[in-house]
Amino acid sequence: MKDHDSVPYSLERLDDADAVSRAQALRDRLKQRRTCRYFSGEPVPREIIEAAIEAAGTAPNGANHQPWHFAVVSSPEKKRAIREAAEEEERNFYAGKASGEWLDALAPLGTDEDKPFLETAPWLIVVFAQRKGGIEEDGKTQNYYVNESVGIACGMLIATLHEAGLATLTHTPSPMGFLREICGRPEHEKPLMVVVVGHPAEGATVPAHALKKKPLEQISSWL
Ligand code: IYR
Repeated sequence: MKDHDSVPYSLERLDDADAVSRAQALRDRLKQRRTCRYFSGEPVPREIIEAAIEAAGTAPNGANHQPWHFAVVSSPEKKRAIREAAEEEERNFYAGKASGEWLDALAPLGTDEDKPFLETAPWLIVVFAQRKGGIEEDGKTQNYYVNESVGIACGMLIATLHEAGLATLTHTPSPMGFLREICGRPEHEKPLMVVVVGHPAEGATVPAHALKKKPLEQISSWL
């Protein structure tokens, strides 16, 4: 390895049996996660959102530039503005912009242009990918593997929120340029998704379609 400043690294060593059961236990917890589309307005402590964003901020990423920004929205005015703009885009999407094939693929999920959860849920985390900026966020330095980095960060964000017993929805209005304006973010940041966070509404359901997960044999090959 080239000469560079470094610090020691070590992990608590688990015995194999313990390691296997910890991996399986986390798998079983993550298996309980569902994408929820019905939220209650019940408040959620800000500290949970802070911890989840800090967890996301540890994600592996290109050159440690940490090319993400999380705009956390809780004000009713901002939530309403996001809902109104998202519903307008979604109306176009469902009324013809999306291909027939795409709409057919969405049919088993039962989604439509109404997005009341953008106002009901206590928190919206709008995730931005920084195409430029580097670690100093100078707005100029090239960033690398931006989508990969921010995608992994979103996974860690959602996993942490799930661990806190909260429901989430990764919402991707299309196009979503309006999020940049509403959240006051610069041009070189690309809105990637809105993570809707809260408690599920009483009587909330999830589409049965979403429970069909591909088995290990299908999603993996062992060479
Ligand atoms: N953005 C739309 C459509 C949508 C697209 C996919 I792919 C989904 O998995 C779910 C929804 C909407 O939010 O309704």
